[in-house]
Amino acid sequence: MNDRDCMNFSRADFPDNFEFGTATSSYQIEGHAFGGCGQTQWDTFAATAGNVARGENGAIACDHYHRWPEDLDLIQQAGLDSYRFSTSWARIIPQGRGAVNQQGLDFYDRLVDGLLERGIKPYACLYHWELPAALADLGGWRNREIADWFADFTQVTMERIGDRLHGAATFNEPWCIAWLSHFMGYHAPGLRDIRAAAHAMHHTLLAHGRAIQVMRSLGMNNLGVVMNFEYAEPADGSDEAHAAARLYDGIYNRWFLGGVFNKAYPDDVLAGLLQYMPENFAADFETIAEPVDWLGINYYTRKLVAPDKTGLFPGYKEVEGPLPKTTMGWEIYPQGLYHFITWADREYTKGLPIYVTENGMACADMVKDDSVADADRISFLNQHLDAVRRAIADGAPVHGYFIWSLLDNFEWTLGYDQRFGLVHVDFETLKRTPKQSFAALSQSLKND
Ligand code: IFM
Repeated sequence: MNDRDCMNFSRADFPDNFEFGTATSSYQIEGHAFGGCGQTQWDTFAATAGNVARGENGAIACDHYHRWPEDLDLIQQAGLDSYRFSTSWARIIPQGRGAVNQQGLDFYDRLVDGLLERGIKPYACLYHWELPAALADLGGWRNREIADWFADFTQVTMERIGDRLHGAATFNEPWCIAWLSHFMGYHAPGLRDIRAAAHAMHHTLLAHGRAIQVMRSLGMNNLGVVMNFEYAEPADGSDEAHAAARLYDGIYNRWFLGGVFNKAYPDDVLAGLLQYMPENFAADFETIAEPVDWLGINYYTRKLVAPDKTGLFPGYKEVEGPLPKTTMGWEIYPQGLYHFITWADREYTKGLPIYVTENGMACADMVKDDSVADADRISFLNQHLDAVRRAIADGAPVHGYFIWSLLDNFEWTLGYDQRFGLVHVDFETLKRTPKQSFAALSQSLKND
């Protein structure tokens, strides 16, 4: 046996009460055609030719809306302790504001009870990207009022399920919500506009702070936010490449942490964005920095960064790296996970619990004889769990590790052929087939 056949750890290698979990998100698995759900920005983005591979969308996805008991049974069979799901704003409030869809609340209510009945700790994330289309019409994350709309959505949702959650997060990956979607145009709403991006980068954090206030007022605790980080390395030894990588790190990794934990945005990024920021933005830092109980880190890869010659901010470009890659084209670089855990602890969170809230890989998985051989995924998970263990040994307070993802699912602009699941999903029949990584994991989690 080597680290491609089985997991190379047992529970005893991690601190007491360390949680092993898995994560999903609503639009990627539930099926937004069901249950009185309102239209989302991802429905309209996907309906626009050229945005999503093969014109796929989340209308049915994994049909988790109907098959959730089977899916929760799988989490239990894997021996996992915790499950991180997200709540769809448009499922709960179809127009984003106003009338509540009771079927939507009932769905999440059943899901939370279903987890508790199976002995699995529920972690909810309020927002994982499927903004109600009616709010996108009003400017979405560019509109400052979204902080109030989001606070209201938080109130409605958490009044119903907040009493039984083990933990809750406001956002999944503010960088994606703001920069990837409003500057790079790669995700809904598909904008490529620096002012839109600067506004979205700020309003997302303002909404985060407001939602934390609402959840505290409901008596909830164990509240956090989930951020994604990418390790930026200069593509060569030049000063220009170093500066480019530093700015990439600023936009991707330091901006959101700076707002939440230091009441400030990084100067190098502000140098480019200040003129596009909402008026008087600094007055919002008291709200943005509302204390949280933990930080979630989503980590997948590193990027090599080089200067570009456009003369426009931010003036960098990504360069293909030499390391082995996942089918996403992402280099496998576990050292980056060690870096982000220890760096975030040292510079920003200073002893607060850290969870790795997403980590995993897409592979070209195929079912053969009712089995899926995914040795690459087993090896990937082993390497990254080694990095987590090293960070813990060096004093970092890591409390849990969530694998992305439970099921193969809708991978946004790339549609359904990027398979991240511990469980294979046949998107014709919706049959679930646990992969060999699932078996390896459950075997390992049984060992004390
Ligand atoms: O599928 C996504 C998820 O929605 C957010 N984090 C990264 C995953 C893989 O790309």
